[in-house]
Amino acid sequence: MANKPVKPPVAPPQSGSDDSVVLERRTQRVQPPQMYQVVLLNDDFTPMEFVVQVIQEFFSKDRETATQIMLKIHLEGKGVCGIYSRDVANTKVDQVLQASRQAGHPLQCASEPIE
Ligand code: TYC
Repeated sequence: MANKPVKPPVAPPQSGSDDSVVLERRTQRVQPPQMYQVVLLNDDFTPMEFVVQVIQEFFSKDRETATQIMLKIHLEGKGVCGIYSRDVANTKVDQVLQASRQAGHPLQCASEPIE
């Protein structure tokens, strides 16, 4: 969604020595919310197929994209699965960790602020 300028109320009139009036109007812009990338970390034990399924299920990727992300993690140690607002990112982390522990795998997942 685009950032709409918010106009603050106009300052009360200031009387100068010549009775002139100064009206001040400054445009305020709200900052976009901090976003978070959810990353998976490599380990030596979690099966590749499980990681692909996790990326498909919790990050809504198709099988080919999920496989590419998994291989990147496997080769480079870490990979970004998605970018979200803070609460959604934390929920993704919780969901991945719960599913992994339930399946008996040590897969690690974390949320990191970006920019
Ligand atoms: N390295 C794991 C293996 O060889 C696969 C793996 C990939 C594990 C990505 C975790 O986030 C991960 N079975």
